[in-house]
Amino acid sequence: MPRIRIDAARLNRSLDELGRFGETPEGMQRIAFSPADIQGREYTIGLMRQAGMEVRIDPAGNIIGRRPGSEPGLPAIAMGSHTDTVPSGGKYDGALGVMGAVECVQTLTDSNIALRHPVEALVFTNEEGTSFHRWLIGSRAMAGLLEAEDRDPVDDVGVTLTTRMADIGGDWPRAAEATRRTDELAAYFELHIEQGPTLHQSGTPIGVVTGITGRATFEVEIIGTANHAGTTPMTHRHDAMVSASKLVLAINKMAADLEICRVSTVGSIEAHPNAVNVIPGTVKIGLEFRDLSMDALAAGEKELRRAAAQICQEDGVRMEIYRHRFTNSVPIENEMQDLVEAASNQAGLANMRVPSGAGHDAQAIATITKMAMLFVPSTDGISHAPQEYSTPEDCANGTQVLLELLMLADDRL
Ligand code: HGY
Ligand code: MN
Ligand code: MN
Repeated sequence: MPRIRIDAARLNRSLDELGRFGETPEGMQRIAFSPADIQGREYTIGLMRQAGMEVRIDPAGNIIGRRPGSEPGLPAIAMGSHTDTVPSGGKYDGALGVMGAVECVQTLTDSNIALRHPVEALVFTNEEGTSFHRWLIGSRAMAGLLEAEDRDPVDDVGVTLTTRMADIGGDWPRAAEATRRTDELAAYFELHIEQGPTLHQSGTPIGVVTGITGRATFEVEIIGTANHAGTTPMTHRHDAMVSASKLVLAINKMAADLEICRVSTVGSIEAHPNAVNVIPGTVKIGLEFRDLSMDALAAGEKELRRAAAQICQEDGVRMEIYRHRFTNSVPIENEMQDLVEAASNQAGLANMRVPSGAGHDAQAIATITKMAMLFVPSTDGISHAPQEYSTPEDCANGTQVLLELLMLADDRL
């Protein structure tokens, strides 16, 4: 196979252009189903068509660009990621995997090369789960992993998923039809920024991902007694904010001190009635913990419930714990890791094995086909923040390795 090279300038231009949709001084706000998300999806569909792909949107809103292969009847090799961002997020999380996939197909088309397998570029709906507090919605639908709670949740402003899906061309009541059979895909590859410090600190351009973390998400409602902030003696209070604060520290301690799981985070808090002269009657916190071991996540849930019960006892408050969802960790097959290493060597780029502390659509798609992931460095390891940055060279390196991986897989699978 003649060595073909991606167009680094074109790739980085498309990343910049996609990055304009939802860009604000406080970072990227391209939340799933938002007007900016819809603009970003339409921009991506335009690039897919320009690259010679047929494009369809499945009932779960996933965008599927497809370029035929030279050998009839072969399953497709797919590449992709997501274009939705977290609130005040960065320009590279998800975007690089999608723009990289489109650039690979564009390069094949420019070089007039038809691979044996059909090639697909995929954009998965609502990977981050910011909308509806349920992540990997599109990739879990494609993998047949939807659960009862996914049937038709309502978002924070009372709009149903059916309505939001219709806004992006999906048809949620027919979500089951988005499920793909295991014989439709030969493999799925996802290029992604590391979102951690390992590659940047070691100066290694390519990460061969060894596995993707498991994750448990919960919401806890702490119910105390609203009262007057000025007249209620300190000894007569059941202050939901104080009890919530104790629980926040206990959740941090689970990972930081007790090492029950790798990381634990309380990312959101809401006080009610949220007035400075009212002792909060209720406080809601959103939390998650992560580990490659599902047993560690189960141990985390046990510790969460123990700590909550103890604080309720001490403070005379109540707590309702809502278990949002457990996402399974996924080890990546050695054969697939070795393929990424070979592709990286083919591109003349140093590489190292690294686990993923972030979750990805790949962990859902791994249940229906072979999967591999490759990372490029995140400067200073920052992600899910406006400072998220990967250099144009790193983005081009990752895309070149993705193209080498695609061509190696086309030969070997
Ligand atoms: O949260 C994550 O791990 C991913 O960025 N959705
Ligand atoms: Mn993310
Ligand atoms: Mn991501």
